[in-house]
Amino acid sequence: MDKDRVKALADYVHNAEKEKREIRKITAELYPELTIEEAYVVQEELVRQKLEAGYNIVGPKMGITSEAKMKQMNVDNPIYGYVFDNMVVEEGDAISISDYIHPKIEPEIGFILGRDLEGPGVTTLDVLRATEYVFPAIEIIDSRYENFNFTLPDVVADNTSAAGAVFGTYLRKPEELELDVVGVTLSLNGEIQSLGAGAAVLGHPAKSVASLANMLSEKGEKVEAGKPILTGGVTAAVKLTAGDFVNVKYGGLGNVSFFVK
Ligand code: OOG
Ligand code: MG
Repeated sequence: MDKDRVKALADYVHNAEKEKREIRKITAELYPELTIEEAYVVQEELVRQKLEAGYNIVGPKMGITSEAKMKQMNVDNPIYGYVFDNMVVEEGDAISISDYIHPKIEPEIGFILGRDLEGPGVTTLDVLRATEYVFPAIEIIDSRYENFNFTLPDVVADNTSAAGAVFGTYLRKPEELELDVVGVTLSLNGEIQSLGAGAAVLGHPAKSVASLANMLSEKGEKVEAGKPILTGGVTAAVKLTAGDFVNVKYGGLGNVSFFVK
């Protein structure tokens, strides 16, 4: 793929994000042959544009790491993207629905590493040994594509639908919990909408961080210490509506809530 096309495709999704407007997926007509490798090149250009605009990366995110998400989105492989500083929402704050296109939320388990992890060959145990803290989180996703309809290359090019992150403040050491059997309930206005357990994420959320390290190693990059890492939705994503009060509870790992105006 030549440089002009990379830039044109990154502009295409970036403009939709800036203008909060739905677009047809890239593979619909613009460029049906987009491969995953090319999609990551488009994502890199999108990330470069955001950095150039003055935004900073807060941390990486994994996506499509649970069966529930694979089924809901009709795609079947873990992918990664980046959360930026302008996407962060403080716990207990309100977001405005008009700042998004068609936002959905996902309950996630977050990690912060105490030292960098470099693949290939990083294991779940390596991740747990390198983890400083785990914490509860909610990701706000907002695919720029119509009806959240995309193929895996489309969603990679769109920075894996990243639009918001609410990082909970209940920090725990990984050895204090059995993260795979931590239960999670997601409620809107007091009614449970979805539920699951940490094991929904690739068998153990730490395995998602290992996969991230191993995928990044193909580009000569590593997972850096000190940055919050989202490991992927434990359950299918749930649509937000103005007026919602969102609360996600995690067994032994606190809860996270925010409002939607
Ligand atoms: C893609 C992003 C998926 C997750 O946690 O699985 C994701 C999407 O579903 O729009 O962030
Ligand atoms: Mg997610």
